[in-house]
Amino acid sequence: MANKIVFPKNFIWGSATASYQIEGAWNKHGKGESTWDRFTHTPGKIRNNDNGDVANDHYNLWKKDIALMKKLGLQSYRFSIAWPRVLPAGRGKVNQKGIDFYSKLVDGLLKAGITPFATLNHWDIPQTLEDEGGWPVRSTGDAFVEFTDVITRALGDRVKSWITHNEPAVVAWLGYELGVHAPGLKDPKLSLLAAHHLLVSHGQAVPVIRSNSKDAEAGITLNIGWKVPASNSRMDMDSARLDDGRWFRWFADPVYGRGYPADMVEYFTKLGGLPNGLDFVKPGDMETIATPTDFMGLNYYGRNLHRVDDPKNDPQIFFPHPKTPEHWTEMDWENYPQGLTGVLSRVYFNYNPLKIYLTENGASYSTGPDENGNVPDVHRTNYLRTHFEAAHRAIQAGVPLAGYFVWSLMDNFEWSFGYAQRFGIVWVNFETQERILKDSAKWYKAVIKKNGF
Ligand code: IFM
Repeated sequence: MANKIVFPKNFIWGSATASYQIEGAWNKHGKGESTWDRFTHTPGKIRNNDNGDVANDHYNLWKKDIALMKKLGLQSYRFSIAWPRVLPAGRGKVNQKGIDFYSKLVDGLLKAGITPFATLNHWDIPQTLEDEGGWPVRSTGDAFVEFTDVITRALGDRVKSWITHNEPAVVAWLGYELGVHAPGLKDPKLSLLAAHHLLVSHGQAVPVIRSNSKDAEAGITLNIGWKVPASNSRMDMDSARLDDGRWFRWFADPVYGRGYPADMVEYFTKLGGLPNGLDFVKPGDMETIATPTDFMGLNYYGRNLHRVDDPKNDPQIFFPHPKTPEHWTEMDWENYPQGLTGVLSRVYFNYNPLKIYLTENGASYSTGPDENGNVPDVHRTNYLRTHFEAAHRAIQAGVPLAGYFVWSLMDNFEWSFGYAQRFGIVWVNFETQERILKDSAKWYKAVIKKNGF
């Protein structure tokens, strides 16, 4: 039977992970302590007090993991580099063993015919820098540029796709305002400073990447949800707009040269986050943040319906999906593929990035092995199939979507949820480190092979 859905010829099929979520070896071979080591070692911060000390032991099992990727037919692998493995104190002395680890990983990938796609900051920054103030201080951004220089000099001859920061909104808001991610602070003023320094350091890092990695492409990855008011009441619409402003526009607007969005400046001022306005913006910062990039990375997981629970809100009825596993993943995130067509189109037609990579998309379901050793994760397969269709629709509408990275290659440490949430297309037994391809992975393999389904 002919494929119904065929992706463009050079479309890239990949999968993604992040250093702290899979590597383990948290204090091996000269690695410095990260903010996530410190946070997870503080009792009461993470569900079940889980931590990433061992995680998937990928630091030792990377060869087997590449073999798995090869078996799957992955064309590209998105991973992140643990900054404290490379610069244990955040700046200054380089840990050659850390560089060697990533260098061997990259060589192994290339040998297996898999294109490496590296993220520089997927959250596990050196604790020494946090002790000096972390992202709310500008010098952390300067250290990030030094780290970028060191690692792109070492790998830039072989890695040609680079992401500066993964989801800076999550770092700023969950780490410094809500306190549920490292470093666990709760101060809106600090979170806005953190957001700004993440953005400035992104813009500073891009030319460094380009000069050390010839012909490389560089971009940033932002998380985006499909924010929908549940009615046309003013309250619901404002709620959706502000949520989009906080999580997406606050980052995308400056990266695309529009400065910080005025409605959000007003909103953050009301929240007490900007007591002195935007006085932390130094001359030249906004131009730096807007340094042109080669692509926009987007992480999409679902829809966020906004219904403000207030007696003054219009009494409108709305119909969210029923709470069944095909509609809601175990993160309690809504499975809403149409939103993916929506966000891809919205981002392209609004911001005009040269191209877009979907750097993460996937679903958490805990389905484990059956008596025959298969993992029948049918809900995940459905989730992926419907999202692939949604991505395809966006491409047909003219969106330059160049690649798709399923989150995640393997079950792993899911931040504040510990090991309770499983996003992998590969099952991991965390006692034995056994890996099993789930049914979704087998299905994905066939999609990659046919470039469609
Ligand atoms: O596991 C995370 C990842 O590290 C960043 N994006 C969202 C994923 C699922 O929560």
